[in-house]
Amino acid sequence: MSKCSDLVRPGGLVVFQELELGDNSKAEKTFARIREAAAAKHPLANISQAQESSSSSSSSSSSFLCLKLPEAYAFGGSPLRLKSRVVHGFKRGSKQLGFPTANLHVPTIEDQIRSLKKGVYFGWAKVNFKDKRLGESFGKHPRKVVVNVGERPSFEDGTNVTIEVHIMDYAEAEDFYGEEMRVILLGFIRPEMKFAGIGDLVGRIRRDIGIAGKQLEDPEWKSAQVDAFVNGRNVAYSFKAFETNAKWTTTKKVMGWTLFRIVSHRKKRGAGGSEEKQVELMAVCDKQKRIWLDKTALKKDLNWQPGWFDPPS
Ligand code: ADP
Ligand code: RBF
Ligand code: MG
Repeated sequence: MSKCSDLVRPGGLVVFQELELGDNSKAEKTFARIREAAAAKHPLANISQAQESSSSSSSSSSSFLCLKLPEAYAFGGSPLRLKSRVVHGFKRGSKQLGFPTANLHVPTIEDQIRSLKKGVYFGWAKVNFKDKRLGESFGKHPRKVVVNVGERPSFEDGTNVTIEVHIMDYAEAEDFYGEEMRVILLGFIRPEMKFAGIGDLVGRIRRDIGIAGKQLEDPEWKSAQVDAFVNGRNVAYSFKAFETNAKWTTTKKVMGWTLFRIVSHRKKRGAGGSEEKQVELMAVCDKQKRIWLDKTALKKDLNWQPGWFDPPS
């Protein structure tokens, strides 16, 4: 079924034919297996059985099973909204594949994605970033995205789940590591697959982008670009993240701890004579462990993430 969905456009029909040579229960068994496999491969998609019929001639008879692939690949439930800073990945997306992917920080959103099926999704995303070439306009508008959630089985780089967001129509762009990205996932395109070579994967990603682009032009999905969450204030830059008592987590231990709170503020002259705004962070489990950090440095340091979450073990 995953092979079929690779070949057939959304809404297309896949016809299975079973020749019956005397034993007419064989076709039924085969079709039951196909239906089961289709449902297992596409749990989020609404695959319907369009038609099942038999035809017979004097010498042999055959049955047909006709499965209709979903038109819109909608989520079973409501769309998924994710918010995370952009972290570093394997540096393969842009260089090897030609499709850069902004990797989300998985521990921050682990609870939300735990039961998400591995595969390719489409949606909208916004990143608070001013591209030198595109200026303000880049970060001001939500962008069409395709998102891969999975273990990248085509590469031998471990089995940790990554969430990679490719912004469509944004080529030769500048990097925006450390910025906060807000994503709304609207629908599912296909399960993640193991490709024999980079050429096959790249070809399939092109098709994913084609499908996503078409779906996002559909009024049903286009309207989600004004989603309040996607267009909301970026927490990493909001006052809230720097207020007294604001929670911060480190991905690697700092003074032996990962969960911190902001406890005080001060202004200090930096090395170049400019004034630095600093915040004091305290380990929540050991009040003696405190550290002063420059606010700008804190924003940029990917080891520090606003909010509390379970850090990777
Ligand atoms: P990594 O493995 O570190 O994620 P990639 O080769 O996948 O590296 O490149 C991703 C980075 O490229 C993103 O984090 C972002 O800073 C930048 N980038 C530039 N253009 C895009 C785009 N169209 N979509 C996603 N990221 C982009
Ligand atoms: N990797 C896979 O191994 N199998 C896939 O089916 C797959 N699909 C992807 C679809 C899209 C739209 C994107 C952007 C990436 C996909 N990847 C897939 C992930 C790809 O391997 C990854 O971005 C690079 O290896 C960089 O980490
Ligand atoms: Mg990437």
